[in-house]
Amino acid sequence: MATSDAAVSTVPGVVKPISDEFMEDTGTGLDFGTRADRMPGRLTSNDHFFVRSHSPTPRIDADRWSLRIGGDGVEAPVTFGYDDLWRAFPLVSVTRTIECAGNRRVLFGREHGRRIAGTPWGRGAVSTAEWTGVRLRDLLEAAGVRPDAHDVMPVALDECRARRPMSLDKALADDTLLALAMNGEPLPPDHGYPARVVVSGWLGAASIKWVGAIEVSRAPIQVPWNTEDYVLIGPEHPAHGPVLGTPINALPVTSLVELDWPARLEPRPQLVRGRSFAGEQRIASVAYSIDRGPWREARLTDSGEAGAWTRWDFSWHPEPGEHTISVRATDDTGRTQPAHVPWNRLGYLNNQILDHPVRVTAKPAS
Ligand SMILES: Nc1nc2c(c(=O)[nH]1)N[C@H]1C(S)=C(S)[C@@H](COP(=O)(O)O)O[C@H]1N2
Ligand SMILES: [Mo]
Repeated sequence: MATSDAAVSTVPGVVKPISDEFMEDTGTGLDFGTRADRMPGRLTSNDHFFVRSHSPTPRIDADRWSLRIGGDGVEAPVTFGYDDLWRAFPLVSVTRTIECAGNRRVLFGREHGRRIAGTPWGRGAVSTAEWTGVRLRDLLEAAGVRPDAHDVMPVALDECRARRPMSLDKALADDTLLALAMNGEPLPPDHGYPARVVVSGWLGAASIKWVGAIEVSRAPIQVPWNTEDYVLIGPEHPAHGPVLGTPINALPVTSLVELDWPARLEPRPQLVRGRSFAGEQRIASVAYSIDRGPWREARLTDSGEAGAWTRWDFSWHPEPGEHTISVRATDDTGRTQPAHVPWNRLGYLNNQILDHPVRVTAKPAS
């Protein structure tokens, strides 16, 4: 069947065509999730990678663009042009998952019986790409990092001037990149062209797109994205001065079943597939339970790498009727998914074990 023109629409604010078949529209106009039941491989194609933007995608001319590394934490500021970046440093490629801290927010709201402001994400705010670029460390060393440097903050060129600091340690890590390419193509406009940061294992908001400057600071940096947004706010997260709760950095263990929600299946033997992600850690094992019965081990089908999701599957021959599939992944430090995630005001880090609803009928309902 040919794809109808109606299935692909042009969205103001987003450059790539958004396909209803592969993407979920959150309704904000700028944020589109990747459909869990349409994930053909380990990597998410550039066309289907989820989009989360606070402002419209800026159109940047790489020939007139430059990147400045400065701030009171460097010896001497340096500026690089786009071509310099491709040539001056070793190019590094890493496969890394990006997940928005607000992924599964709608399910979190339902669980707590409360409405939550913010992009109404289902399960689609997570995707994985092979990123190619230069190590942030190499860039920082070119400017000379002072021994008393504390925080590093990429600053963006989009309308909202997105910015979020990270610790110097994280900025110097082997797999913290200034990415120039995604899955073997120059970064697409919506994903940060000409350059974006990839902060492995941290919340998506740390991976600043459309970077125009990198500031190195001797003092801890406080900006809205680490004092009031992307912060766990709630009874268990006391405020500290201007910081309203606990700022989010590394992500917890999460799992995704590659089925629609609710799912429709036929009563025959089949493989159920999914992926689990543990932020900076590696997935060690994945267990599943049908209808809240005994836990069984799923089979891991990727070797498992810190910072990227690991795929898994199990075989199932369901009886007709209503069922649930629950999945609980564990990482190599023993962290696992909880039965319940305590309330936080902005609905972040919902990594609870979900009961995925499945209806099994002889003829799938249309
Ligand atoms: N400049 C800029 N960078 C940004 C954002 C943004 O709005 N502006 N959104 C952040 C958030 S919240 C997420 S989850 C990721 C999403 O990256 P993607 O759109 O490539 O999937 O980008 C981050 N980087
Ligand atoms: Mo995000």
